Order: sequence, then C-alpha cells, then structure tokens
Amino acid sequence: MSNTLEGFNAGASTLSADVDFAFWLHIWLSLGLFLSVVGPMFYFAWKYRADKVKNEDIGTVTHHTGLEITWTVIPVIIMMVFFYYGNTTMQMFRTMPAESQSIVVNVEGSKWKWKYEYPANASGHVHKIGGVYDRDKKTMGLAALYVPVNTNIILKMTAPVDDVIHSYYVPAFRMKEDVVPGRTTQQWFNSSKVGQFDVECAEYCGTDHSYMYSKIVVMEKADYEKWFESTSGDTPKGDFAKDGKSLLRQHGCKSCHAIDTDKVLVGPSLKTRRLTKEQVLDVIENGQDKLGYAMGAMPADMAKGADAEEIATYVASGMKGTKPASFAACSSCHGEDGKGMNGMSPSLISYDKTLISNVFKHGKQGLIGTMPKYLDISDEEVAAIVKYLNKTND
Ligand code: HEC
Ligand code: HEC
Ligand SMILES: [Cu+2]
Repeated sequence: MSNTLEGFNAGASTLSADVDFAFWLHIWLSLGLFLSVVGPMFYFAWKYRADKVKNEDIGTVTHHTGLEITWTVIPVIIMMVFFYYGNTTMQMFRTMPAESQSIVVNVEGSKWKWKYEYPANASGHVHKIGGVYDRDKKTMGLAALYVPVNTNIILKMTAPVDDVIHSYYVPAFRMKEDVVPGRTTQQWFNSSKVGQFDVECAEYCGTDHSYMYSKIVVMEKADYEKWFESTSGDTPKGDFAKDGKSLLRQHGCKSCHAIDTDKVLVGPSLKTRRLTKEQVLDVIENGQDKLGYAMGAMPADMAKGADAEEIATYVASGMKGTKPASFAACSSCHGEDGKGMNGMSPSLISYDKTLISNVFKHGKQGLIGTMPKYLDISDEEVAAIVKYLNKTND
C-alpha cells in the first residue's frame, strides 16, 4: 500500500463541506435529470413501437406548447441552482482572506518536488522546507508544510521560469490550483483538523510526476508557534509530525486491522482489548515462540482445564476484577500486573513499545493468522503507533 490520497475522505478544511455539497447536488440532480429523460424515452419507445402505431394516427401530431415550456423551464432552474452553488463555492476559494490575519507561505513547485518558505519569525529566521519523496521508504520524511489548526493559510505559488506547469492538489481540503512558471497563483485554506494530509501534483509534469508528493501537517497552535519561533531546525520535531492513526493508514495496516470498530478482518481489531480468550487459551496450550522476545519461548501447557479457562477469561477482560490464584503460573514471567516486566515478555493487556516493535520485526503468527514483518518502520513511528493504540483502547 502506498501513502497516496491520505485523508481523501477527511474533509479537513473549512471549505470542503461546501465543495462536497456542490458535488453531491450535481450528482443527484444529474441523476434525476438523466432518469427523467431516459426513463420516458424507453417507456415511449416501448409503448409506441412500430406494430402498435398506425402512421395515419400520428401524421397530424405537431407539438405541445405547455410541455415544451415545462421541459425547458425546469432544467433551466436546475442549471441555475448548479450555477449558484458552483459559483458561490468558487468565490470562496478565489477570495483570499486578509493577509494580516493569515499566514502567508511561499510555495515553489519544480520537477519534482515542493518547497515551502515561511515569513521571517521574531528572530529573523526564515524556515525553508523542501524535499523529494523517498520512493524506497515511501515517505516524505519531515519535508512537509506545517501549519496551525483553525488558521487561515495563504499559499503564494510559483514555479521556476525554466520549469513546467504543476498543480498543487490537496484532496482532503478539496483544493487544487495550477503552479505556473514565472507567475504567482494563490490559494487559501483553513483546516479544522489536526493531522497529516497528502499533497500531490495534479498536472502531468514529466518522468517523476507521480512521485511529486508532499504533505500538509496541521498542528496544534502552541506546537506550531513553538516551532515557528525557533531557529534551531527548519522542520519541527516531535510527536505531532507523526500521528499514529495516519501511520496505520500509510503502512496499510487498515487492510487487515479494524481500528475504529471491533470487527476481526484478516487480523484482530486493534481497538478492542488486546487478546481474546481463545487467543490466550491457544497460547497456554501451544506455547509461543515467534514473537522474538529475549526471554525466549513460552512453554506449552502452562495451565490446564478449569485453571486455563479462568486465566484466559481474566486476561481477556484486561485483567479486571479479582485475580485467580492460578494466574501465579503466569506472573513469574509476565509480571503480577501482566505487563511483561518491562519488556522481558509480552504485556498481556496493552500494546507496549516492545510488543509492537517485536511484532514488526518478527511478524506475528497466532490463532487468528499471520501478520507479515514490517522492517522499515522507525522507532519514532512505533512510539506514535503505541501512543495511538493505547489511546484507542482506554
Ligand atoms: C517461562 C516464562 C513464561 C511463563 C511462565 C508464561 N509465559 Fe507467556 N510468554 C512468555 C514469553 C517469553 C512469551 C513470548 C514468546 C515469544 O517471543 O514468542 C510469552 C507469550 C505469551 C502470550 C502471547 C502474547 C501475544 O501477544 O500473542 C500469551 C497470551 C501468554 N504468553 C500468556 C501466558 C499465560 C496466560 C501464562 C500463564 C498460564 C503464561 N503466559 C506463562 C513467557 C512465559
Ligand atoms: C496481511 C494482513 C496484516 C497486515 C497488513 C497487518 N497485520 Fe497486524 N496482524 C495480522 C494478523 C493476522 C494478526 C494476528 C496474529 C495472531 O493470530 O495473533 C496480526 C496481529 C497484530 C498485532 C498483535 C495484536 C495482538 O494483540 O496480539 C498488532 C499490534 C498488529 N498486528 C499491528 C499491525 C500494524 C500496526 C500493522 C501495520 C504496520 C499491521 N498489523 C499490518 C495481519 C496483518
Ligand atoms: Cu508536477
């Protein structure tokens, strides 16, 4: 899975609802118009088919003024409705907010990368960010446009005079504008959602056009301010640059794992309690040796019969309620609290950092199925995923 079209359905700018409304209005009214023409057409073709009509009966038919006015006036009104919503939405996109109440960022598109240049901050430092999409790692790294949430951002965009035309396209913001050599075009947005959103070039511009990606990272205002006023680095560092939810999407985890619902897809839902009773029973019976913990293998048959049932029920509930005495068979290795004694063995109830990085490093094979290895996920990304999963779980 690639990280393209991240957040396409997010509708993450103040204008996206208007665009979506205009879009669906067009779809539904067009469908209505289509059916109201094609439906009767088929009906009449059938009703007045050749063997049902005599030529002398229809020789005198000329026209019907009332009908003709109706089928002219109604479509005209519908077209005016299209025009109204299309035009008002376009005006909102075309009317820039006051620059004094916005952040103005200069954007340069060239073969095949995007560059951002911010206004000087209080210490006179100008942040410049840019970078080429890393095809092997399938990532932009930190080269993205960083903006605060709920703030008007104006982009002044151009391309070098010896370059070609590009187009700055942000699906989640329903925003797209040509970037033309030697000319400055503008567009603005105001995002109400903290997160990461894909940017792509939407004008075919040569060999690496399809890799001309970038990202917009919408940050909390305080995080943004702190970075903007700093002079240390041109890209912000920290958790906000990588949020767990978009990493799960970006790495294709969502094709096998539900994260918003309890459904078991190919793999377990990552929203629910970590292990089901059946999973725990399976491990108690068969042991586990594929997770790559330093402690080594967990032996099979650690408990039996009613004891095993009791333990599994207790673990699957997230270790709520009274601890069964039989859990003593487990606590020597997994800890009294079941949390794995600081990464010595797997935590039985939470997605801690050791578990996630072991699952990525070694894959996971269990009762539910087989999860492939992920060797290109950085520690920083693991941390963001852990943070996100544990937030979802409480
Ligand atoms: C001798 C130490 C030891 C004991 C005792 C032990 N475990 Fe484990 N357990 C481990 C280790 C080590 C692993 C990880 C093995 C690996 O790297 O694949 C593990 C893995 C597991 C897993 C798999 C975790 C996952 O994410 O799939 C479960 C579930 C589990 N143990 C439950 C239990 C229960 C319940 C008991 C008590 C009946 C128990 N263990 C007793 C050491 C132990
Ligand atoms: C091809 C399908 C597939 C993909 C893609 C996939 N997984 Fe899995 N994953 C599984 C299966 C199947 C299991 C269950 C293994 C088992 O039976 O214990 C699993 C287990 C896990 C577990 C352990 C859950 C637990 O409590 O034992 C975690 C955590 C996990 N996946 C996270 C991820 C993340 C994060 C990604 C993306 C980087 C990902 N998976 C991508 C199939 C997949
Ligand atoms: Cu381009």
